Amino acid sequence: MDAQVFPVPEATAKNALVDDAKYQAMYKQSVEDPTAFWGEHGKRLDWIKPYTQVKDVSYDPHDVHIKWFHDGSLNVAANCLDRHLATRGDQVAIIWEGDDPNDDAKITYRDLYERVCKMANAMREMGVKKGDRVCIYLPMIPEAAVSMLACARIGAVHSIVFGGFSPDSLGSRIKDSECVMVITADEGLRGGRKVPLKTNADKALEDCPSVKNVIVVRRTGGAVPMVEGRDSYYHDVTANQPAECAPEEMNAEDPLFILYTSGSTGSPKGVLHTSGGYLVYASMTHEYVFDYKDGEIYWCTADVGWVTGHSYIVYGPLANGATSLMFEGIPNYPSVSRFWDVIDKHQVNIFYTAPTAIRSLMREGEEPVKKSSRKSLRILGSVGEPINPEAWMWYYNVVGEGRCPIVDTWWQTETGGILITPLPGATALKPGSATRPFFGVQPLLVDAEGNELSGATEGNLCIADSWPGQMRTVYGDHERFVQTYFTTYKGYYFTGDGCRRDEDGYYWITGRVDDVINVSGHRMGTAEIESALVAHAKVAEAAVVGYPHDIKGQGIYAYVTLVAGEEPTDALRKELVGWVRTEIGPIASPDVIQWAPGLPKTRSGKIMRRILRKIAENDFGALGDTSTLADPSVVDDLIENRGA
Ligand code: 6R9
Repeated sequence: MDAQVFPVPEATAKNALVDDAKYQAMYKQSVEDPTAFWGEHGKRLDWIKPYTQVKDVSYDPHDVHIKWFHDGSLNVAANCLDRHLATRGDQVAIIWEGDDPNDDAKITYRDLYERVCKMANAMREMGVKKGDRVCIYLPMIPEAAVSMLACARIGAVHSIVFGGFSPDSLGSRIKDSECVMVITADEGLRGGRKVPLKTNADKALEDCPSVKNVIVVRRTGGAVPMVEGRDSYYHDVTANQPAECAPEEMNAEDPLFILYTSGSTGSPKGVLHTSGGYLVYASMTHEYVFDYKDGEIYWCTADVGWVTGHSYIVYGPLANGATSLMFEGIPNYPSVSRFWDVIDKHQVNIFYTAPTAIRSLMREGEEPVKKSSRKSLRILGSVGEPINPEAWMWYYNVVGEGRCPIVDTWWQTETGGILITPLPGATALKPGSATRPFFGVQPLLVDAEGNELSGATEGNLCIADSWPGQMRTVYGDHERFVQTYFTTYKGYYFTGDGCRRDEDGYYWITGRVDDVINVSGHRMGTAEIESALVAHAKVAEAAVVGYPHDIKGQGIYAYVTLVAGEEPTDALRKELVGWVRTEIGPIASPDVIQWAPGLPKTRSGKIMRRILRKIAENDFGALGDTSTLADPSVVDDLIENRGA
């Protein structure tokens, strides 16, 4: 398995922030003396009260705690805005590109500062205080960034829920963190289609007593009902506010945001990130991984509803005084050239997207790409799932014309920022490999018993010690945090990913080793989809697994056992797909539903997912040991009636 290697061109190394020698030296210091290293790099932020303590961390399951810069104080919004005003007040902070190509806007740092202050004042006037939780359910419009930063300014903790989630999913997230306010829009606009955000929010709020106020941004102007005394329009509440707002002094370890993410069991977890360490890490990785230079136009295509949007559209870039492009639309509207057209229109230098987007555009051939110039491009990035070498080569050769390094960045909602990645001026590239650890990150591979494996090998990916961007707890459930990440392999943070390390020490992420699937770069817990299915009156039992999908990476394959007497019809199949869409959201729609008269179970009643995965993958030769099955004949039936 000798992968092709793309060495760093000499000119790239020379002009980059770090070359390989510098990477080696900095990496060595970062792991040998993390306190000195991060003590130095923490100074990239403006602190109200400078820290004297750098790191206080324990991964001991009896006492898991993670603190960075914990006697320092700062304000995250002031770091993203105020400190840039003197030097770059008139520089564009956010380029907004609407769903419709004729719709765009440029917002300078001063302009953004004023909008954030006005919104922060409006929120304070409505009684939102430091520590209160605020739910943001918005499309990709500048008000999303304004709302995040307004929360940060007054010390409120934002919890963004992706606009594609259903009222039920929104409601359970609002309830879990007892949000006092929801910020939403009348409707979203994606690919020319309207998304009924306010209507969804209203449904969710039928059962959320903690919410006192709803602020509604007018995006489409569509008529939406407003609840007297609870709902008000963004433009009304911000109109007469002063354009100054004193930032709240926050301890480095005060919460900045909660972001719900799926795990292998139970309902989504509220991943909690705090202020100081998170911003140090987001800004430092943004600068080094993308080799960001002052004045460059940087575009990350993620949605702010995911962690990538938090760290690499808003917090990292703005802390660095960058120009960050925010895109409301989708890659294939109005045509499959949209990405490349936007790159030319705004002269984008750094472009960061997901493998699923690359694969879907690759299918359209080279012509839609070649119509554009893309001369402005300098760096390409990938995130969200493993990028297959074919897609990597197409991205590199067709999109980047062989002159732009690709940074394949591996990280997670939990990690706050990028952990394993090439650095453009330092790292020779291998298509499909996330390559080497960022500063301060110590990956290790362990076997099922937790023994560390050495050399070229494959195992479960753990991280040996903390980095400043690491999540601090699961909101409201520290025990779940400890159980999920620190008990499987004692003394390490367990990522849930499998990984191979090659003879050059390069890391190749192989995918999740738990019951989490990755559909178009979106994390889904199979347990969540199963519980949505069994909530349907006609479903007795369901088991969900992932299977390889050309475009999405993984597709959702559901085995469904109906309640006795129910007929397995195509109409019911459609009904169940629609049901999951309304229960969770369109991103959780099953691709395949197979009727299963029985599910393969052990004698103790545990569903053997390993077998279901093999059947979904069409890999019947390798079913493995089926001798522990209570009734082996169910497997034959499932194979015989395998879905499309
Ligand atoms: C940032 C983000 C995290 C999971 C992660 C892994 C997969 C992300 C990857 C990648 C291979 C990459 N993943 N980036 N796998 N190569 N470059 O995506 O966070 O939504 O929490 O997902 O995504 O499996 O564990 P999140």
